[in-house]
Amino acid sequence: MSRLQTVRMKPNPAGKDRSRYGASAAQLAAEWVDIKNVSGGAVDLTGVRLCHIAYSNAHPNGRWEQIIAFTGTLQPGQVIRVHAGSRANESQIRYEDLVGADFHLFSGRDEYVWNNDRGDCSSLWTASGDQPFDKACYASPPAEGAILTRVGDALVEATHASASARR
Ligand SMILES: [Ca+2]
Repeated sequence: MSRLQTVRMKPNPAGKDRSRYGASAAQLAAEWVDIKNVSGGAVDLTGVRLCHIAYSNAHPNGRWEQIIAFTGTLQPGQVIRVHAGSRANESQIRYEDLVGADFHLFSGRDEYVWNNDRGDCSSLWTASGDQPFDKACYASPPAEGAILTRVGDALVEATHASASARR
């Protein structure tokens, strides 16, 4: 098990996620993923990269695209939340998008990150790795406004999490 894991995600915030244009800072910040240090020791984040699957005309089958690269150290149990969009004042971010994380980082691009019309995977890579050391995926379409939680290697709605965990 990786010491650093994707544990939670809100890939399809309620409201304006359909348009890639004209979203407010609060709307963009409402799309996020949580990365947690699930180990008992500090984790050096130097060189660790967060990626998702991007589809384009040039890459119709999808390819890994970097969202952000981390620096610094994450203490045991601490959570980094990576929001879509440029850095916003915390006053611009809704309460439910602030709680539950120790640090708030931003993709730096004024567009949504996580796919709605296709599934997607949050993956974590070392600087030199050619495979992710952690990967968690969801199916399309993610329910609007739902916060997905990690069960095995999947990100699922909380109402489904207990059923999946029993399998
Ligand atoms: Ca989305």
